[in-house]
Amino acid sequence: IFGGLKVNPGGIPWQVSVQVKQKNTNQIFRHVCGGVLIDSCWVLTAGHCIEPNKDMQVVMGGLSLDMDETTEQTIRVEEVIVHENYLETQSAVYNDISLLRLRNKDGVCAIETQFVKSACLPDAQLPDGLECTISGWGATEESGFGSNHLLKANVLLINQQKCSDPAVYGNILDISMLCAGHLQGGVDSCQGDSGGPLTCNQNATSYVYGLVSWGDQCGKKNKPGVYTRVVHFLDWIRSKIQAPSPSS
Ligand code: 4AZ
Repeated sequence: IFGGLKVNPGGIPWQVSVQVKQKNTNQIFRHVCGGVLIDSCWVLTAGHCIEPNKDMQVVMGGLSLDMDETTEQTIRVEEVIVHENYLETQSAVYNDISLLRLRNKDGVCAIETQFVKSACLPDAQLPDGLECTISGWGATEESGFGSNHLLKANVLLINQQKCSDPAVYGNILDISMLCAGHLQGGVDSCQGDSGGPLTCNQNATSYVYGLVSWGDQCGKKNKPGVYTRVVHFLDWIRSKIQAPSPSS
């Protein structure tokens, strides 16, 4: 996160760290992406976060990537579902969404606490200019590497036509994407934040309106962050979550 602030304990309880097991190790996992808890057993993340055939886990309820915190819950990923029309081209990433099904013990996966809580799925388009929140352990203006502490920043929803202006992203955007940020630059998501939440509050409820997806570098003037438009994928998400799991 560029231009961010440290998150306090319990501040973004739906934020997860999506982690992949390091090759040739037994139990060493590294952070690859953010993700969003949307149900006890389901995490939304970006399609481009998935490395095929790798063991994955999610860590929820923590703020620091390099310390074990008593508030954390770590759960293995049982199943990965990448969108059937996920497509990465040289200019953009389309349908950049995937679902992670978590391992359960007697039907329970994540346990709701002050530090671990699902975000709601949005049920409507939200207005341009609305202030929303992004978060993650990705690169900052000080460090090309990620941040060890979870950071957050406020961004504004940007009109799709304005974001498709030739001076911004031109004609490469589609309806699976939305832009958010500050056109003057400085505040943005960045590498390592991918898959994590853009949440917007309505009536004191937080809705996951976007997933960090891509952008032309980070924090640059006229190059806002591009997010997966979660409302566009509601039927897809519901169909996958309601479908019987492979083992049952
Ligand atoms: C990335 O490389 C990336 N400024 C993520 C988000 C943004 C740019 C790049 C948005 O994963």
